[in-house]
Amino acid sequence: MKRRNQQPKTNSLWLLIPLCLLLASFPALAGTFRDDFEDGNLKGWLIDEEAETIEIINGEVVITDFDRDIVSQLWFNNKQKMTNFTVSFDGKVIRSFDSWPYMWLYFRVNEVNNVEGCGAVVSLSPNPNVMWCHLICWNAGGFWLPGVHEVPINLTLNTWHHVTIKMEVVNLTVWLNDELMQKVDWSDQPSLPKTGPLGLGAGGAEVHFDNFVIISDDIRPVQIEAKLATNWGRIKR
Ligand SMILES: [Ca+2]
Ligand SMILES: [Ca+2]
Repeated sequence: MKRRNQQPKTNSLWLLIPLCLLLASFPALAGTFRDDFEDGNLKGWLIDEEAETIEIINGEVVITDFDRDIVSQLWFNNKQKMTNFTVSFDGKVIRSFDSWPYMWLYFRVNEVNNVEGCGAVVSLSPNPNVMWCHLICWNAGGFWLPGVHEVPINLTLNTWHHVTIKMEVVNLTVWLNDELMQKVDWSDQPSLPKTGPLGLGAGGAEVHFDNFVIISDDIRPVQIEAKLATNWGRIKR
């Protein structure tokens, strides 16, 4: 009598488990909004009421901010709240009006009322060539900076730099010209807002921005259509 094959049958359910894990890891619901500003309009953006000069020139956003005490801010999509996201853009500081000129991405902004709030910031300055990742909290008494992380960078005036910023729950990652610059864990920062609007800004400088891309679960499909006709330019270097 032939010996029976004792090999157990493969249960096909076991094959489904890694497949489900794989699918769950894809941000299937994440939408993407891109703007290369070649259409000359700021549809999908909101110029902050305290901004100095923000305009589109030759397919680039130009923010000119003489007094960095109040940064000139361009808010994404009418200050829509964004929780987790990956943002990338090209930015260059053309000229400075201050000893510390910078471009920045301001996000998770939580204005509790007219005088109180907190928000997270990545600011990049060609002078003193430093990148700051910090929280700004403020009230009637002024502002303070908890959760500060700082890394030296090489940011050159009048040169395009490609910036990528990822925010996932309490973890921030920043790349400059596709090189990993900083990983920040703000799990020890109770003042970090869970969500809030984000925007591009300039302080004490003329800063140009281009090729903005944001990927987030908070982007709805209707927003993707806003600039479907846009013809994407190459990433600047
Ligand atoms: Ca452009
Ligand atoms: Ca200003």
